[in-house]
Amino acid sequence: MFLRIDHVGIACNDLEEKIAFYESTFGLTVVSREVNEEQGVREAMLHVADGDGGASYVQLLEPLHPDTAVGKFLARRGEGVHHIGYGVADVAKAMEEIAGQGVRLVDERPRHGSMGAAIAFLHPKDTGGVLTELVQAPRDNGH
Ligand code: MC0
Repeated sequence: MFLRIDHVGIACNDLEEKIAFYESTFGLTVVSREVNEEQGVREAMLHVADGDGGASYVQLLEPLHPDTAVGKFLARRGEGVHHIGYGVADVAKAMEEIAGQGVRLVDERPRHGSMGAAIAFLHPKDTGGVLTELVQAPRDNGH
C-alpha cells in the first residue's frame, strides 16, 4: 500500500530558526513553503532523498495559532516528531481499505496538503500513538 515515506512532520516553535538549523547542520534544501489555513500551519518541505517510490522530505511545521493541531501538540509535548506521511497511489482507496480494518480516519475526505498533494490523517489512538498521514502526491497519479 505504501510507496515510500513521503515525509516526517516535525513540530517547531520557530520555522525560520529550524530551517536554518536543517540547512546548516544537514545540508538540506527547502523546496516548498506554504501557509495551510485549513490545517493551521506554516510549513516548509526540505528534500532528503529520491527513491524508486518517489522523493522523501522533512516537513517543518509551525502553528498559526495555539488552538491548532500543531499548537496543541507543542503545548503538550514540546518540539519533535509530529507525524509520519506515507506516499500512496490513491488516497481515497487507501482510506477505504484502512477504515475497513477498524482504524479511525481523522478526515472523511481527502484534503489539500503540501505541494499539491491530496492528504488524509489516521487517528493516532488507533495507530500505536503515531499520527499517520496518507499522501497522494501529484506525481503518484497513475502509479
Ligand atoms: C494529538 N495526539 C497525538 C498527536 N496529536 N498523538 C500522537 N501524535 C500527534 N501528533 C494525542 C494527544 O496526545 C491526545 O492523547 C489525543 O491525541 C487527543 O489530542 P487533542 O489534541 O487533545 O485532541 P484532538 O482530538 O482535538 O486532536 C487530535 C487529532 C488532531 C489527531 C485529531 O491533532 C488532528 O486532527 N490532526 C490531524 C491534522 C494535523 O495534525 N494537521 C497539522 C499538520 P491523550 O492520551 O492525552 O488523550 S498539516 C500537514 O502536515 C499538511 C500541511 C501536509 O502534510 O501537507
